[in-house]
Amino acid sequence: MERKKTNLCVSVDVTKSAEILDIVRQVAPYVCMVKTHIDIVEDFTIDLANELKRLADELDFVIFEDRKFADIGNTVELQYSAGVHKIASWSHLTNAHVVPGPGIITGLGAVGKPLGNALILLAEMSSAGNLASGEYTEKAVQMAREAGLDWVVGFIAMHRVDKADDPDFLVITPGVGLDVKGDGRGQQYRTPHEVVYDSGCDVIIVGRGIYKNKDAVASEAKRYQEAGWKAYEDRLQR
Ligand code: 5IU
Repeated sequence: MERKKTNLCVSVDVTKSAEILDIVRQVAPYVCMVKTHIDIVEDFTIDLANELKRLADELDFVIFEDRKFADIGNTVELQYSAGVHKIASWSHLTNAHVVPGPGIITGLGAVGKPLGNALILLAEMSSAGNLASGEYTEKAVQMAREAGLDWVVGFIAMHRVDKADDPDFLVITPGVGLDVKGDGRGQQYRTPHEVVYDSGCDVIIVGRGIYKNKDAVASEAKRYQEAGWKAYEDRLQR
């Protein structure tokens, strides 16, 4: 983030490999992270994952597969390492719901820790009416503390959910848009300033706001990178 002066993660929610790679190449200079939903890709082969990994090395970003694991430890271990997608082999970062309890963290860790990957927990969500709040959020933070920073590095959350004396967790935040407030399907958008400056989050996740206008992908990525980084620098000055 410091090296590239960016706290922007672009969410590449399109369904064709070529389109994913095209967007990634365009946004790469402006991002610290690229987020995927690999199970929406219609023409997936492991070549896509290998090319993403190569681009991540060359263009200096982290790959975050937004898998939202949610099963018992033994099952998520298999879902993470095996199947068609072999997520653990190419995705530096993935995430998990805490509904199943700490076994999900241990199960994923058995695969991801030896590979040098990292996990974040869903402490909150951006969608209207979601159930991740209050005691649930607090328990997610407690599970991260108990897991240790060598595996669980932070949260998906809408505000700074950790405490000042916690390890240096990352707060990664979806539901970010500069032009619209919602999508008619429950998504709720806030601006980079609201997310990073007002709510103290670290990384902004932007999807449709960047890739929807095919002719303006790079310029929109630059616009969000500038807004996100400015909000961060302003917060440091406060
Ligand atoms: N995403 C959310 N909200 C959440 C979580 C994940 O929007 O609480 I956890 C994902 C869904 C989508 C991306 O892949 O982040 C946001 O995309 P848009 O910026 O297009 O809404």
